[in-house]
Amino acid sequence: MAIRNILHYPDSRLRTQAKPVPEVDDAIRQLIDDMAETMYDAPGIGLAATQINVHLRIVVIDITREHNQLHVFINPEIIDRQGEETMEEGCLSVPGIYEPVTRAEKITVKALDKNGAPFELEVEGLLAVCIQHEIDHLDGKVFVDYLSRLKQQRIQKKLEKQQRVAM
Ligand code: GNR
Ligand code: NI
Repeated sequence: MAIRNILHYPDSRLRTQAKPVPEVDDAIRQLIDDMAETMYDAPGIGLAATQINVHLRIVVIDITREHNQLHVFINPEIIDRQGEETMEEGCLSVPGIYEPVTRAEKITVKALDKNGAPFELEVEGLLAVCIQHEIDHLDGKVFVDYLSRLKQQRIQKKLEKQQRVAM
């Protein structure tokens, strides 16, 4: 297992469209282990492969405080959406920024598990928000894209400044 480096907004690599995983093999399971370790270390409640510069459709999520309920979604697709909900979101690729985003309240997601078996899950609340946030990453989207141009400019300036200080 290894902790991977997380890309930070406005890195253009976060704009990459991830490709479907053709086959769930040991190399993919190794990558999933690294993603989980990177997410827990950060710490965050979710991570998309895009954020570690791997452009494959893989998401890991664990919203528990105890870090004992890892969800793995390979080639995830939202097949049903219901209602609307606004929640304050953060992102490991946009450190220190928290802003409200409106998304579907309840979703049904279809994906493959780490053995390559298909499953469907109906979820709401934080898990539903997180799945939508992570699938956006796989499509090259970041939550700040939903904010006003003015907010996006302020966030970009703040992060560029943080990155200069960190160098
Ligand atoms: O750790 C995270 N917290 C979070 C809080 C509210 C809505 C979404 C998230 S996901 C985020 C981790 C991350 O950046 N995943 O891409
Ligand atoms: Ni994120």
